[in-house]
Amino acid sequence: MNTPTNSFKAGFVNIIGKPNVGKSTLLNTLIGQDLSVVNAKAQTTRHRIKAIINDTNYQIVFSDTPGIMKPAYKLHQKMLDAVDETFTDADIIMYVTEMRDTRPDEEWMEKIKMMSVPKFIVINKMDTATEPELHAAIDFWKTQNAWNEIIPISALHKFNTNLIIDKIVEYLPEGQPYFDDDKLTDRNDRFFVTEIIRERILANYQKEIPYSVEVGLESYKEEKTITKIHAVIFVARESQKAIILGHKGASIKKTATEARLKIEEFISQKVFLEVTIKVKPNWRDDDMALQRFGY
Ligand SMILES: Nc1nc2c(ncn2[C@@H]2O[C@H](COP(=O)(O)OP(=O)(O)OP(=O)(O)O)[C@@H](O)[C@H]2O)c(=O)[nH]1
Ligand SMILES: [Mg+2]
Repeated sequence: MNTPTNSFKAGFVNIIGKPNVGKSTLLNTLIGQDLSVVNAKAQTTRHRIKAIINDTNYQIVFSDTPGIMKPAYKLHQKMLDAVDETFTDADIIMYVTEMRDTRPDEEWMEKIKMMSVPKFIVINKMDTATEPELHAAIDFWKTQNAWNEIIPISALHKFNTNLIIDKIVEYLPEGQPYFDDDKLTDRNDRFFVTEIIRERILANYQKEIPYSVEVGLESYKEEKTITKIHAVIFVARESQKAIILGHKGASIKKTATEARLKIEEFISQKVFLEVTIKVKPNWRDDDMALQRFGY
């Protein structure tokens, strides 16, 4: 454990924003590890994921969250519930936007306005903008809410991201650490194993496939020299199963092999990965299924 002094600071910094603005990229940059799945497709993050930074003088508990959107399925509503939850325990709200986003969601802007905690707005992807565009973006966001800090960054190029840490520490309340200092995240290896498989599906398949897929674990056995994992890829329709399989099973073989290598790297052990594909019709609107999938 940390040996906190009187002036030790600790708190929750909750990262929210629209899909695809770079919330997960920012989280990974801030903690210095690829923990949260990043992809060019929107709605990549589906769960709240906490990630912890420890210093001798402070502990910051970041939360990555799903992107704020209009819900089309019960799945989306659960994802939004995870965002809402972060309003209840935030010590600092960090709203992430990107350079070309000038259409804030009024409902969420209003919710943020109601919060009494410090609010940062982080304008990401500044590498994609010119100097005048950047100034225009800052001027625009100044009119949108009562931000304590407006911080332009590039999460991808790690530009200005250290400034975020400095500013957080400035505003963080004094208090005891929430987690042991050897803990990086609140999620376990099994969760990240399913995320690694989902990440490979996001990378390898197009159109509706990544949005129709959920990954579960049938079994997870840690043996002396190998971890044996049986994962299940759930799809919403029979036709999607054929796409996941690919010609003579080539697509699933590629995805499973790539996932296995990444899992081996993540858990630092040899892995035997078996993957089954199951059709679970309508799972995105099925309360029972969603609950089983951890929503
Ligand atoms: N050019 C540029 N691209 C970035 C930057 N940060 C993130 N991206 C890209 O933006 C895309 C989305 O990034 P994510 O981190 O997955 O975005 P997110 O906000 O977590 O998205 P959801 O989980 O879908 O809500 C990816 O292709 C990233 O590589 C940046 O600073 N500059
Ligand atoms: Mg994300």
